[in-house]
Amino acid sequence: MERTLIILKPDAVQRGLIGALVSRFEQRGLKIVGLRLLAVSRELAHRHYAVHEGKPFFAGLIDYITSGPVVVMAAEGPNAIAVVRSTVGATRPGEAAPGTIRADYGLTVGRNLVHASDGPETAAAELDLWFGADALADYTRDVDRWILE
Ligand code: IDP
Ligand code: MG
Repeated sequence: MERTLIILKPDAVQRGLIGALVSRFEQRGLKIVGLRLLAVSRELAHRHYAVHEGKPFFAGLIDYITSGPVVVMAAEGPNAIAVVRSTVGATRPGEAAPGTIRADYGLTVGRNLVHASDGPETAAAELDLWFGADALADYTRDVDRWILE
């Protein structure tokens, strides 16, 4: 089992896509173990995107992620990190595979709707950054015997 962080970025919230996008992950069978809507401070944005500091798009990226509230979600499942990345699609929506969120809802890299952790270390760090150590919910779902073999 893995846990990973998903952020529905400000464009997703403004466009009224919270429900549709949460549904994508629920329908895939992932278990939501954390969910919050919050305004993002520039300090939190800098910490989250520290790896991109110095890149030409960094200032625009900080403006984008702080431009309105976001929905942050922790999702759990087998290979959840890779499963979520594949559901989200390629960074540039124009290159994303049809059926992925970024292809189905997006056109440009600067408005690509969703963030998803890209590996075990970043997932752990990002879950800690956005939710803290103890805030995620441990629970069982009866339906899991119909989703997980
Ligand atoms: P990812 O979100 O698919 O992991 P990263 O390369 O980690 O992609 O980039 C983080 C975010 O920075 C992207 O989701 C996108 O919002 C933004 N970004 C990446 N490259 C560009 C660019 O060339 N122009 C504008 N924004 C970019
Ligand atoms: Mg990334």
